[in-house]
Amino acid sequence: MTSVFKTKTALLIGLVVIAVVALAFFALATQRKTYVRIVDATSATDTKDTTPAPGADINAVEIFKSKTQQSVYASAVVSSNLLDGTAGNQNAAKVVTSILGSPQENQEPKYVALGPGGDIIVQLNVALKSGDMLVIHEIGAESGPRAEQYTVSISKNPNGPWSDFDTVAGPHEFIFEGDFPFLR
Ligand SMILES: [Ca+2]
Repeated sequence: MTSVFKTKTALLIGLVVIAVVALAFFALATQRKTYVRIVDATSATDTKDTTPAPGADINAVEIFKSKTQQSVYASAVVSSNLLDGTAGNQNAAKVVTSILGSPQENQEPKYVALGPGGDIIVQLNVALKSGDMLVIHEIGAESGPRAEQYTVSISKNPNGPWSDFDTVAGPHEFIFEGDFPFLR
């Protein structure tokens, strides 16, 4: 009787350990990432962009954690569709890795130009929680000729579904608070 009980107990403990490890892996795989999609919105207002960096110019994508007061930057590009703008123009800022890391990192140009109607999706290895801030470093108002328009969406998965936000221009801070569906 005792050995049967011990075997059953050992089996039960083993199953619990496996379940906990599996849950931990599942949690890591599904909840520790935030995907940010940026779609250039200058095409509606600027159809004749002949600059070498057409459309919105994104230097970095940042999540500022309210609890730890730390910044986490995009660490990978999931997909991109960078365009040239007006026929005959060439986008000289198409190195997608320029969007990764902090605004100070990377070689010139430190930003990615989306081109009118272009888009990019990046991955941040952190969950977005209530009180956190999403910062899009568009260079326009800082060092570019003008603040350029773009639309931001976020998702927990690289393929969506996406939560869309307003179209903004230049560097912009989105603060996520309260009962926002994405945070549940
Ligand atoms: Ca531009």
